[in-house]
Amino acid sequence: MEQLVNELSKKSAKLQQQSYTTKQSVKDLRTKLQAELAVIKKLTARTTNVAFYSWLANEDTAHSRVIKYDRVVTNIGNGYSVITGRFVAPVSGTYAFSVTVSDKSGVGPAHLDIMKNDIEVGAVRSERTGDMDLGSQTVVLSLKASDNVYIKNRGNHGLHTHRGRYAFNTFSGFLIRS
Ligand SMILES: [Ca+2]
Repeated sequence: MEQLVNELSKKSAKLQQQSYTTKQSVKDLRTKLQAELAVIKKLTARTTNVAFYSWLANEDTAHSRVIKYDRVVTNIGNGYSVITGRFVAPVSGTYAFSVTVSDKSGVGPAHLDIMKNDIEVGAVRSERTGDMDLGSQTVVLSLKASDNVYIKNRGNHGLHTHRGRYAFNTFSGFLIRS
C-alpha cells in the first residue's frame, strides 16, 4: 500500500512538472508569435501599394477647372477618381506625382497647377507656339490619409487630346513610402 502511494505521489509530481513545462512552452510560443506578428504588421505597412496613371482622352473635360483625366490605366489602391479628377491618399506617407501637359497648338498656352487640398504646390505650362510641345512637372509631397491632389486648369484654352488618340496630357502618382 505504502509503495503504491509512493508511486502515485511520484507520478503526480512528474505530471505537475510536465504541466508546468507545457505551460511555460505555451507562454514562450505566445511571446514569440506576438513578436512575429509585430514584424509582419511593420512589413505589411511598408509594402502598401498605391499607384495610379490616367490620361486625358475626352475633349469635353479638357476645358474644366479640375482636369478629369478620363482614361485610367492604373489605379492600385483606388486613390484616383475619374468622377472628381482627384487623387485621395488612402494612407499617410510620401508620394510622388507627375503631370505632363500639351496645349492646343495655335489656340493658346496651357497652364496647369498641381493642387494639394486646394493649395497650389506646383505648376506646368506649354506654349501655344511650337507644335506638339510638352511641359512636365514632378512633385514629392507628404500626405496624410484623405489629403487630396488634383490638377487645375488655369487657362481656358483646352488641351491637346487629339480626339483620344494620344496620351499627351497625363497625371500619375505613387506612394514612395507610408
Ligand atoms: Ca504648343
